[in-house]
Order: sequence, then structure tokens, then C-alpha cells
Amino acid sequence: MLGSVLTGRRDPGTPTAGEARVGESGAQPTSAAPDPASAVPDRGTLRLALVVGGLVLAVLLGFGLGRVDGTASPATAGGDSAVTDHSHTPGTGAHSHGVDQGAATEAGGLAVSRDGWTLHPSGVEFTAGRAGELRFQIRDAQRRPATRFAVVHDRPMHLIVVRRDLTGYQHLHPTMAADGTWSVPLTLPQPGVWRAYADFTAVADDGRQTATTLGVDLVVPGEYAPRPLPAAATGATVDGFTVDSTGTPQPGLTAPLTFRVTGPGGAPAALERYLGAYGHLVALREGDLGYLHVHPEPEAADGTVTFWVTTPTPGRYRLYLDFQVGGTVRTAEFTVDVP
Ligand SMILES: [Cu+2]
Repeated sequence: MLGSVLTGRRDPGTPTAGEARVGESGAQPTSAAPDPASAVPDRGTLRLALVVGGLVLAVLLGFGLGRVDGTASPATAGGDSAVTDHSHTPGTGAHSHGVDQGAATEAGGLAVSRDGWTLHPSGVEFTAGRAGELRFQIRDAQRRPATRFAVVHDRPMHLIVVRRDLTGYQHLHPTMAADGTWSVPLTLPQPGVWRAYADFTAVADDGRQTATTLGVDLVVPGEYAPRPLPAAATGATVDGFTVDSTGTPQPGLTAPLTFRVTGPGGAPAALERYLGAYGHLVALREGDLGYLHVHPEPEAADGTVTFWVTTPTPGRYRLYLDFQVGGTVRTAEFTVDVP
């Protein structure tokens, strides 16, 4: 999922920490208030209780507001591929999330069907270098095409396409017809097997929302000349922009990765909002092309943007950072080695 790639994703079964605490704080003044059937507490005790309750409420409301990143979808329910929506104070290190971690550490995009939703492409064969179109539906368990999708990262559907050697990355936004058929122009420049990921949050009949990433292979006949994955590096250049990353991903944990973008003149790039944040990051695992959970921090400063990335296992990952400067979106690519 793009998301978080998953910002805005919420764990369906488990209330987020913020929600749970806000609920608790809401009960705080009530429990501190005098019970009509018992003796009225003295004024000092009551005042103290109200002050403490108010402080707890204020802190927790602040915590809750801090979580809002402007890209959140409506609350989700059901399914197991969503991850908890959360933010972190600066300097927070890699960490786990208790019960949420099992779902968060699981890579997405490995199946064509999951969480009751099935990716149904109308065709998967393309001609190398020729303009084509990808059409597909997301069908429910009764094989009915889904037509209701939540907007996450500014879009109801994100489509990532990459060849199986992790080259040729494309990030597209299909449009949906009234019957639930999504379509997007697509040109696959080189022969080989390509992976397409549909990253979406469908809304079921009962209103339940599930953040899901489904994947399907696309084929381009011809002589496939796979390229080896570039060595791990913390820097990348694209169109004269230099991108440097800092952060230490660890297996099974969620860790911050910060990217600093420098313009051709050497000054910090003026990053513009793109898909609800100051950049968009997709991370894929070498070997099975598992699609990782990523959450952007809502703010950027001095050409830097931070993402929280869950790397499920040791191994190598390819990261694709989309950033926008001067109205143009560029993609910087990195290989990350998680020992
Ligand atoms: Cu997208």
C-alpha cells in the first residue's frame, strides 16, 4: 500500500493509540466528578481533579491532532492489511507496535486476492514500447466490482508498475468508470515480466474500509535482459537534484528515513506538496517484490522529508522517492541493505 505507503491507514481491528486515549480522557472528568449519591468532595479536591482531567484531555487531544496528516482516510474497519496510522515525535527511533506489528511487518502486493477483494485485470499482455492501456476491476467475494473507494494520499487508486528486476518504476493514477472499471494509459518500454500493484481502500456494503495492496504480473514478450540491482547507497541524483537519505532500517521494525533534496545550485530544494505530503515513497523487497508499509511525516523543512518505513525482514529493498519541485515530479531511487 502506498502508505502508507500508508499514511492515513488505520488498523481495522485495533483502535489507534490516539483514539483509545482520547476515549479514556473523555471519561476522565466524569469519573472525577462528584457522584450525586455520595458526599460532595471539597472544593479543592474537585478543582484539582478538573485541572488534572483537563490537562490529560489537552495533552491527548494534542496527541490526536498531531496524528492528522491531511491524507487520512475515514476510519477503517475490518481486514488485516491496514496498519496503524500514527506519527512520531522527532528523534523517535526504530520501534515496534505490539499487536499491530504483525500486520505492519507483512509485505503487501504479493497476492492477486486478499481481504475479500480480488484484482481482476482485463488483459496483462503488452507490447514493448507501444502505448497501451491497463484496465482492471477490484471485485468483492461475490465477484461484483467495487465502486466505492476512500481517498488516500489524495487519490482513490494508486497504481505502481515496475519490472521484476526493479527497473522502470511508474506511479500512475487510474480513473474509474461508473461500473467500477479502472483504466490508465500504460507503456511498458522493455520486454520482461512486470509487477503492477493496486493500492486502494475499498468501502464494503456495510461501510467497512480496508486498506489493501493487490499485485498482478504483466507480461511483455521479447528478449528479457534483467539488470542487477544497484549496490546499496544513501545518495541518488535525478535531473540535477541530489537526494541524500539518513536512517537505519532494521528488520521487523518501523524506522524513520529522512531524505534531503538539494537543487542543481546546491541549495535545499523547495519541495511542493504531492499526494498530500512533501513526497511519496514506495519500497519493494528484492526477491518477491513485497510492497512495504510507509507513512510520510506531514511536514517538510529545508528540503527534507521523513517517512516511517517498516522493513519486515533482512534483505535488500529498492526505494522510490517521488518528490515535486517547480510542478515537476521526479523519482529518486535507492537500494537499502537491511542486515
Ligand atoms: Cu499514487
